[in-house]
Amino acid sequence: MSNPKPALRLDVVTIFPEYLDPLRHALLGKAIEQGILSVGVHDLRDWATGNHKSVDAPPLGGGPGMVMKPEVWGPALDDIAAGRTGTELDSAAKHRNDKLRHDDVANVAPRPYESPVAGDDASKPLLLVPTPAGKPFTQADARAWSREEHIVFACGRYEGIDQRVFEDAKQRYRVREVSIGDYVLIGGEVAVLVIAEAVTRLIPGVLGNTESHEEDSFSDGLLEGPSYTKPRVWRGIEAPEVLTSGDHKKVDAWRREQSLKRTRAVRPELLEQVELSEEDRFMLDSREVVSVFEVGGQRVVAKQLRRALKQAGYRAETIERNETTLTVKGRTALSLEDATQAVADALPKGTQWSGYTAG
Ligand code: JEE
Repeated sequence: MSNPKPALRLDVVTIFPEYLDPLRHALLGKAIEQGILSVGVHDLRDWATGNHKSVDAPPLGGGPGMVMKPEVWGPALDDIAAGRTGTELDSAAKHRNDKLRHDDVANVAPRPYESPVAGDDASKPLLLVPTPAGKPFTQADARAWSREEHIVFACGRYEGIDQRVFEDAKQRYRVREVSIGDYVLIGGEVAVLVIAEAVTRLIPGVLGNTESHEEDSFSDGLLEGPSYTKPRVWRGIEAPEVLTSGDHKKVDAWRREQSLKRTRAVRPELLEQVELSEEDRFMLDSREVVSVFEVGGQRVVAKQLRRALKQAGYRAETIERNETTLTVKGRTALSLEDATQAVADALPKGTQWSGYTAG
């Protein structure tokens, strides 16, 4: 009945706290209202000392730009590890939250215990440091981190943060330097928004539907194919007919095909990491073909022909017979020559034939 602690606590340290305002909106705002998530944003300058409250200094050894000072970051990360909460991010829809006592918000399912990595005390909070030199952030990270209790983000600016900050922070945190992609930003704030969104949407109860993320791109290692909604025809463009056929098996097969083909076209390296069924392989390797045969007056039983062709790796979708011409339309991975031979071999013994297959 009660949910005394939010499921996930996020703290963000930055010199641009307003940059993190989007955490209040839409999905995350709702999670905050529901007590599933709580967010604190901290102005690094609160820990800067001296008249100029400076947070940066020139790089040791020379070179361009500035580096963020360890004497500012150290105390900031100490205080946050010790539980300083800073400026809470209330959801934009505050009135709804007001109706709930802090210790009386909605149920949150307990999350399974994860065994700690050697040398990495799982009771320490996770310190995530966005940096262009970090390990690539992946959906697997998002899944793992959605089970955390406390994540602290350190947003750098300039050329980044003095490395000793992270060496020292290991005493109080599990430290992970991460990159959201191979391009260069001007600071870590946008990376925090990206990671926070990817992580929090996986917390049970943040999305309305807890199953919808099971079928996401990446959950089966393939990209999703295209989506359509009503109307059936829009600006003269028809949605694929199979989607309105009502034949769920056909719809699923079509979606799988689209998924496989899109993945091959735009992310071929992903296909290497996925176990493909025989059906998947056929879908990727085969193409539509038509075989046209002159078979004289020879009787041809479509059912037998189809079975023999299937054995040979040629799936006949339609078999038409009129007068002397036999037309087979279907899919195969065979060469056109081999497809023609497959049809010839599938004809009754002794059939006189001439024919060809076109792709
Ligand atoms: C955090 C400062 C700016 C610019 C040096 C030398 C790097 C830092 N995927 C991602 N791209 N960028 C970031 C990111 C950028 C940041 C900070 C994250 C803090 N900056 C910055 C230039 C440099 N360059 C040549 O190689 C490229 C360092 C990020 C993430 N996550």
